[in-house]
Amino acid sequence: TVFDVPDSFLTDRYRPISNEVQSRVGDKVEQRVPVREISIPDLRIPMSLGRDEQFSLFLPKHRRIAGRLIDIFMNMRSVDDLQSVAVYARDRVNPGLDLPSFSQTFPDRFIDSQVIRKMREESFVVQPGSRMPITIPRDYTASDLDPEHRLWYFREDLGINLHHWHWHLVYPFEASARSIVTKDCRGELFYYIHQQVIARFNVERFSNNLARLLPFNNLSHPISEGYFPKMDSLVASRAWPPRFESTRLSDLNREADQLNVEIGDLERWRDRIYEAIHQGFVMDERGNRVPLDEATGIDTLGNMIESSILSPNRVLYGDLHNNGHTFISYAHDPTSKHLESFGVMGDVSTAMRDPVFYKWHSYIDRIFQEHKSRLPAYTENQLNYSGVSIAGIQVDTNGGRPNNLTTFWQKSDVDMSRGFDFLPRGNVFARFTHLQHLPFTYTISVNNDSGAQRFGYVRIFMAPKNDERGQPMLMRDQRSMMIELDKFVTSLNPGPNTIRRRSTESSVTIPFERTFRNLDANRPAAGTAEELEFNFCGCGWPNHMLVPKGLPEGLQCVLFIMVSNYENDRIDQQLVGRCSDAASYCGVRDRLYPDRQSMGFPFDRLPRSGVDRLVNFLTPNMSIVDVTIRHENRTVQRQN
Ligand code: CUO
Repeated sequence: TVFDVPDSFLTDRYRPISNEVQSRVGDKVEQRVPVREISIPDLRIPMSLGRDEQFSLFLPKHRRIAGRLIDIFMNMRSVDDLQSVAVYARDRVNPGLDLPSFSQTFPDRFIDSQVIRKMREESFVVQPGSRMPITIPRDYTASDLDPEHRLWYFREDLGINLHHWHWHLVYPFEASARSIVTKDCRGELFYYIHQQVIARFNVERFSNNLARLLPFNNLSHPISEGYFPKMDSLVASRAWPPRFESTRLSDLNREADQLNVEIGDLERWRDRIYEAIHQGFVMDERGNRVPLDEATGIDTLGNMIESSILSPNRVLYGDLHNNGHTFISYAHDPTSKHLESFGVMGDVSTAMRDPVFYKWHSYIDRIFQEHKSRLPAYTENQLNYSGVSIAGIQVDTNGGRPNNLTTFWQKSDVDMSRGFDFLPRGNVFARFTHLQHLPFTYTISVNNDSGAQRFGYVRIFMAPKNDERGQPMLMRDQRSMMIELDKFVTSLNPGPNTIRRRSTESSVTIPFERTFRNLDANRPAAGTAEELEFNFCGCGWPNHMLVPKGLPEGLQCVLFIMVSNYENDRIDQQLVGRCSDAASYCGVRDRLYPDRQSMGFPFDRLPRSGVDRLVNFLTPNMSIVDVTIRHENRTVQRQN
């Protein structure tokens, strides 16, 4: 496809050679798209970031630039005008600017630079049909001398990083049109998806004989973990900077990035946030008290700690979490003395690769938990569903032993061609190794003694049974490691009911194909409604990471199922459009979060007094079963 661009749209550099280029590509073109000449709006702000500089959403200056470009695009009167300005901007504006259509296509944020070089070679030398997939080595960023490296398959998983990127794409924290940010429960969802990441990461640590995370809670302590990404940014033609072990944070003073923040600022914001939590209210910009109550407290705190433009008071409570990313990502060059750009923590598409991501978010979660622990515990009455009881639960893989789950390694091929300007064109596949599990089915026996048809919300969680010392976990620890596996509505006839649900139907995950369609060649055109839907559809935990890895000898877990009263939980709304199937972590596009209970319910608060073990927590509409996750160290090739 070639865009027939008006002469005035060409950059000064290309104008003199435009005829020559035209004649060179002319006969190979299959489709010509005429571009209307319009008077181009003022792009000075978006163009103030150089084309080859690294773009980061965590930098306020870059956020303003992106916000301005989004405004310009949103304010175009017609699709034709939007196309014109997009074509004009394409050769002038930094390509990393966080507009989905551009950023979708950067595999360099996900894979090793050596692999990219090999892919380029393959695409030059070999004809499309007979190209070999280039194997991304199994674990290339470090050796087993580093214990944290045991978790490479989680931190560097393509699907997990794509999910995280998409989540932040769907829930931006800043845009000058407030309506783009104002989404139902976005603050609470920010808290919840990251809480779940930390819970999942901790279960993976148990799956590798590592103790749970220690939060990065003392900003003047060195960061013990180092990280060497081994990736090149194609935009900046630079390697992503590493961070050495035991690097300390320093005050940031980087003039070119308009960054001048002190560690003391972070500490002041943190202290004020704690103070607000302990007082039970925050002070908004006009001096009014906004209560941190059961209904909206967590949502307010989410927006305030992240922070987003929905924060009640960004002057007082600052921008703690985002700045944490920035401080860590510049720890190697805080004053720009070495002219180095930010590390992987500075970008949402790469941040989860770095071990320190989990320590930082574990700290952020600790602040949220301070609030949660001050809310009244759920009473038995609030938890129970009178007349409804669970008689039994079982999980089965096809042909395996009941209540045993199995994980293994899988090799899959993903087409990466869209992200590269390789010539000649055609598919180039990367072959990578990821965790996988045998699909399984839940069978739940539920009695409905109410004498009438009822509706239940089935909530499924899993957590390790024992702590690091092999002792049964206390409820207050275990609840923070409960990972959500599924949530769905079911109808209950009077009498006994048998509910069957497949792991592939999970409300947490999206199928493998959809995770990797993000890197696909057949994306809808930029700026279209289909593209917005496509972006949303890319959000969702990758199904291949639904089940933690487990141990060769078996990781003992407890599976928890609750059937709550749907009358208390339901949100009445029409679900239209596609991709409302990963709502647990991603919500539903342009709709309310489809659950009236708090996210993580019933484990988001401390248990009622006297309950120190999960088994004492159970009301008749809940049940648990022991499940063993066994890891088989074998690798199978996925058949596409
Ligand atoms: Cu998702 Cu810190 O919010 O990376």
